[in-house]
Amino acid sequence: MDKNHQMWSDLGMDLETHDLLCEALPGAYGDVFLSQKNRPECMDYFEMVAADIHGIRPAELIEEQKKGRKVIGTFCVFVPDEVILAADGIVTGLCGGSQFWVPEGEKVLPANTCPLIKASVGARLGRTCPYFRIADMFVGETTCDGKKKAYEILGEDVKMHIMHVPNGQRPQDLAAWTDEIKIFIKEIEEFTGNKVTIEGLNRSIHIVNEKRRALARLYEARKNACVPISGTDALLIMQIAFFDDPERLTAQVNRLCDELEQRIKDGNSVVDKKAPRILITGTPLAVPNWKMHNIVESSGAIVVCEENCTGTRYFAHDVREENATIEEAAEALTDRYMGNIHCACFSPNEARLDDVVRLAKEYKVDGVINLNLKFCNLYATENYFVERRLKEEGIPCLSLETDYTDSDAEQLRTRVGAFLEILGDA
Ligand code: BJ8
Repeated sequence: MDKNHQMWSDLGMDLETHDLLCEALPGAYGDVFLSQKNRPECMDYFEMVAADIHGIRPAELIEEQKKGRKVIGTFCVFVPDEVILAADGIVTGLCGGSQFWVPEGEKVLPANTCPLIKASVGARLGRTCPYFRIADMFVGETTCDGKKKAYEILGEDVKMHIMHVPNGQRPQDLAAWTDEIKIFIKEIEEFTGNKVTIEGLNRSIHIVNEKRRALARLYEARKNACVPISGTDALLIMQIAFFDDPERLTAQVNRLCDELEQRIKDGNSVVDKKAPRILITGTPLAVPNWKMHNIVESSGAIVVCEENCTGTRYFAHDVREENATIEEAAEALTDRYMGNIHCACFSPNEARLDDVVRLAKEYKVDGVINLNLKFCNLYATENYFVERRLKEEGIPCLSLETDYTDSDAEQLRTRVGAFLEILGDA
């Protein structure tokens, strides 16, 4: 039995699934990434992580658990990684981005639930994803109704802590979130057996800020007229950022950015300068959901920015460093998380519309694809405002809804092709 088989078997997981995934994933990955031309050399690290996504990182997590560290799984960018790191815990993102897990999720959830939720529940209950088995505790959050109820089901199978996210950003909402963070600190201290000191919290705030700065640097490079990296590669990096070691990830992203900045100086673009520049806004694109980026980029356009939680919302704005007390640090975390993540769970959510327009201008895009997962009512309803605002601003917009299956790929390709033609004629 090889190392990966042994690990899966120790986790009580199905070896047939392991072999199925090992067959399917490299094929899917290869089709999307390895056919790309002129890929930056420093994608080698991210390529290695993606190619053995079910082996290398899970094995590292298990090694750390043997030393007594706890692995905490999260589903939303509102949950502050800084608190977990300050208690010497390890964070791993858990959002499911593959159809592979959906049927198992549908055994316990209504079929008209968004695929991200179905895949996440299916991955845990079906015992088919090592990250979902390794995590000692899950942290959920009260953002959308589907997630709230799904966490109750997951909570019967794994230890779960829920953070109650307010529906707005009024002063009383911010105060409520600061309280949630303080409750979370206590919970994490108890679970890990490690005290969260102000020194530790300031240190972890700095580590996560460094990661944010590296990712912001990557996005900065994508603003250039000479585009040094494909949107699909940038998306893969963002997806890996959710479960990799933060300091190693930062170093690898900065290494890549050195290369990208040199490419810009050399005028070395991955696409023709005339390729339409696209911003994608909407629901998150959890790994391995590369569907829309692949369609857009294999149709001759380039994705230069994502206004979503696997894009700018993940890294925009730092947390204030060098706080004097835990109370002050909790407020600094609140300001960054509540003040800057403009999720459709907020009402009203005018700031997201401002972000989309600002980013469209900063990245000099020719058009916006407003992309939502099927059965996500929050984002689907917010489409009304997104479309209206973009129209007012004179920015072309195409709204699309999809899931994790490939059944609509050709239809989407046709619609994207027609949109790109309109952009080309403009
Ligand atoms: S902060 S976007 S990561 S909640 S797509 S599960 S909303 S039905 S993922 Fe999200 Fe946090 Fe908001 Fe970001 Fe529900 Fe919609 Fe599904 Fe969604």
